[in-house]
Amino acid sequence: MTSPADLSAVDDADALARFDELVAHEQRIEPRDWMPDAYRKTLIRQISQHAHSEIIGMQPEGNWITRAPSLKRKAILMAKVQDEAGHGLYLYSAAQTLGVTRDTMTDQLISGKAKYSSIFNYPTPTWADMGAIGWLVDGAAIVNQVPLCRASYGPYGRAMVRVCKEESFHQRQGFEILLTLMQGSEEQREMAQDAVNRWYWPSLAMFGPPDDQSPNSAQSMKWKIKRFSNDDLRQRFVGMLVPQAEILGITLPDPELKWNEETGAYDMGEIDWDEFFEVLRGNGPCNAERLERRRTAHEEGAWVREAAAEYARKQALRTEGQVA
Ligand code: BYC
Repeated sequence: MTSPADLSAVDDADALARFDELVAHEQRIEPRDWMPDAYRKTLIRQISQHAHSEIIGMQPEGNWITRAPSLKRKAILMAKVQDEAGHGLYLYSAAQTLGVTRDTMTDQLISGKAKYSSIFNYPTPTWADMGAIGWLVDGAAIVNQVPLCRASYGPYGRAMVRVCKEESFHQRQGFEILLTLMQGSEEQREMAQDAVNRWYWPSLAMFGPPDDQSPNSAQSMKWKIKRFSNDDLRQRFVGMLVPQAEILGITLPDPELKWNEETGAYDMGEIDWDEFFEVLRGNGPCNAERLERRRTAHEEGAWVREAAAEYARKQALRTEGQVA
């Protein structure tokens, strides 16, 4: 006689076969579908880290909203930072469809347990940093995220479509800030070059560790969450930057950067991976400041959450009253 345990093993095997088939045929996995636990965990990890990055990523640029050089620049920067908040919210919502709560994710972030992108632990001392972030950081984000529009998990892929449209506006506004500075005074050109010198290498590190030190890549690519390896995307990004740097008249700060006819790609210098892993361990120039700021903002926003919950409670009571 077949035991209930055997039956559930058969069910799981059927469900796994269905899941594998959907992934193999480029069909989307939706929240209602069965999925392996490890797939769910990987998605929660990546999507929540991605959401945290968008939220923490508001801080380096938020730093310049009150000091933007003109009303127009201030309006653009505010809209951009607001877009990042929106991206964080779409992504938290996508992660919630996998069964994790927003409170849990928030706790993981403010307690310092969760990772967020290394790039946001660097300071923004000059206005040119707004240009360098738009051009390099949003540029890297686009290269990384366009393939994620085809991620096998439906809510993640769909969120990415909208995020990428906004990121391309962000990238262009960063490029335009740098172009304006490069067409200005000697001092402005130096400020632009200095910002690019500081953001170039950390933006390359955004793509994650080299392929031979990337423990999650192989499985994530099999599941079609990731479509390209960290190194492939990094290479693609550099190929995109070189002609844009020429238009800007900016030098990319890598003396080893040169076109290789044989490989059909750019050779480049070594990224400082020790620095990258130090930032991941919480020891970057701004890790403590970023987390402290987020924690304080969360505490100071408690009354808004309470008011919203109370409003929702009253609305629900009113609706029940109408039904009765
Ligand atoms: N920073 O096996 P790997 C934005 C971690 S926001 C920190 O290659 P995976 C914007 C990685 O999590 C853009 N940690 O991992 C916002 C893993 O640790 P765990 C943010 C990193 O997941 C405001 C370990 O290292 N973009 O654009 O296969 C203003 C080993 O790595 C980083 C996303 O989040 C890093 N840079 O690949 C302006 C994109 N890199 O989790 C702009 C979505 C790696 O095992 N995420 N780690 O403890 C991804 O595409 C992938 O998660 C990654 C890493 C390519 C980042």
